[in-house]
Amino acid sequence: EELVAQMMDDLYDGLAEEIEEATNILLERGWEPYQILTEALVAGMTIVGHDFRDGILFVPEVLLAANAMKAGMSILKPLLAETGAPTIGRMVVGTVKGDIHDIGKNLVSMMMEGAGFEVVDLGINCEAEKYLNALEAENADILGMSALLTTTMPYMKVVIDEMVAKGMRDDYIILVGGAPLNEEFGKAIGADAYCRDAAVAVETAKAFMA
Ligand code: B1M
Repeated sequence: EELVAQMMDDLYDGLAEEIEEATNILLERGWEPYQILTEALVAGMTIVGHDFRDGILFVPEVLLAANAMKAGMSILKPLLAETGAPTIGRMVVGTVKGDIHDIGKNLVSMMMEGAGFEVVDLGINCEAEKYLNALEAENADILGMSALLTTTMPYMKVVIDEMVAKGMRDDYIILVGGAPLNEEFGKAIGADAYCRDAAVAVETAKAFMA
């Protein structure tokens, strides 16, 4: 689809209005919200990520791309949440301390809500105490943690260790995700599961709640 290629260019250029417009056009053409999310927005952000890594794009440009992506996501969010699925469980989610990447976490929240989970989003740069307090206050079933930096992902273990120390580890299902993680890391830090993407997070959460 030509429009999808155009969207990837527009995302790269950080053009939020164009992304909104194209998202609406694809919806009118009958595209599923999830398909737009993955095939246009996430795919476009992957290209941005490569050029960021290679020093072709810099933080200001990537911030604009992130804003454009969020503009598209905000159109899709209510549609993904509109399934009318009964509540299956409650999840507290946040990006770990030192890390301000929130697009992946937001996507996970959206998909989880769409699948019938209640989500309490703690935002970015979350300290252990914040997660622990929220889990208890919100009577949550699941803790979801996101990290996008190799320097911040070890903090997930700090949070889990703190839960163990407080005797509350086994009261929750702990799911972790983010581009630099893998299954082995998830196991090593004592999480219940590593989730490769938002769809896997939903499937994994459902399986644990069943
Ligand atoms: Co950042 N950044 N960034 N950045 N950034 C990365 C992560 C990087 C890989 C880019 C690169 O070099 N190729 C690199 C990390 C290298 C490393 O650690 N090895 C990097 C760097 C270095 C940095 C800075 C240090 C740059 C600097 O300042 N010099 C800085 C750090 C700031 C900080 O956090 N302290 C920084 C800043 C930024 C921006 C602010 C400009 C912006 C973030 C804007 C925002 O989020 N609001 C940004 C962006 C956008 C990126 C890239 C390009 C894209 C991330 C993204 O949104 N992807 C990224 C490159 C990349 O990842 N390849 C990069 C789309 C999103 C849908 O995917 O987040 O992976 P993702 O989420 C997926 C899965 O991972 C999974 O599901 C999601 C959906 O399928 N998932 C979960 C994620 N969290 C989950 C939680 C779960 C389950 C699944 O819990 C249950």
